[in-house]
Amino acid sequence: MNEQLIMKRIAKKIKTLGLELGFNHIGISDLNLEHAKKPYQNWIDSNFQGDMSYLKRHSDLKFNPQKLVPKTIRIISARIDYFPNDENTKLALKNKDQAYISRYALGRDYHKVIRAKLKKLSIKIKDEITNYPIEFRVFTDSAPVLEVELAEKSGLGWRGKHTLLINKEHGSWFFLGEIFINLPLPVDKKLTNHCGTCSACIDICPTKAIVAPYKLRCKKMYLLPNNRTQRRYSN
Ligand code: B12
Repeated sequence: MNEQLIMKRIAKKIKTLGLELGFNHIGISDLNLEHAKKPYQNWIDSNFQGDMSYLKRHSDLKFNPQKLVPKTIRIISARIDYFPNDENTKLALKNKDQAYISRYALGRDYHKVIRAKLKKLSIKIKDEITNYPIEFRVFTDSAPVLEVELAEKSGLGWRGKHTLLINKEHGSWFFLGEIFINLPLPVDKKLTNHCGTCSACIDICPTKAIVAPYKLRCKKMYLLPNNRTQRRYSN
């Protein structure tokens, strides 16, 4: 069997193992992030990062994943949904006497959950392919990694106007995590953007932080005694 065919089979196996471990979608991309450099820099130049000065750092590592993890050839992106699509949640949102807790903050800390699952998946991949010196590192929201860009490249969804990754079936209520790996796996296809003229996320944003499609301006918010918010611009 030639290498291409072997890698195709391994990719299929990785996706099956990922779903078995509780991920909702697994995709694979190469490392080219050249297209994202300019919009990212424009965002920083506009000072839209607010107090998150860490976003200005390590751009060399962000745009060159091989500098972050040498020998990386592919990035496996994983999606895990956090929207509890059950009746209790919907009822709670309608009940004015109950407090709202952001859906993403319910449950165990997603950093721990996803990292543990990604490590399990990586070990399973290693066990599966014994004749290849596999090296990997896992990340979720913990390093200079352009997670949304990579997941978009790997076919997990498209970039919504609210800047998150979104897909037809599950919206954008999910977390992302990655495995940097030294296997020459076949890459997945990017999806087409289906936002069209829709501006629902921009219209509903309570802080009006989405100042233009794909542009989020971060700033501090203060809650006033009458529950109104007051913005403090950082620039
Ligand atoms: C910093 C950060 C935040 C900041 C800033 C958010 C932001 N959008 O940048 C704050 C604290 C506000 C935040 C909030 C949230 N976050 Co957050 N956050 C991050 C983090 C750590 C870095 C994101 C980043 O680099 N931002 C900087 C900007 C410049 O990068 P960018 O959005 O990729 O910029 C691109 C686009 O703007 C685009 N672009 C710019 N201009 C234009 C113009 C056009 C025409 C086009 C097409 C594109 C385009 O190009 C840029 C370059 O790639 C990532 C984890 C990671 N390492 O990636 C999680 C991450 C993005 N966050 C996540 C989540 C879940 C959230 C929240 C939903 C949590 C919550 N419930 O409150 C909210 C959503 C708010 C929102 N609408 O973004 C998830 C998103 C998953 C998904 N579905 O996409 C991530 C990936 C974490 C994870 N591992 O799951 N977050």
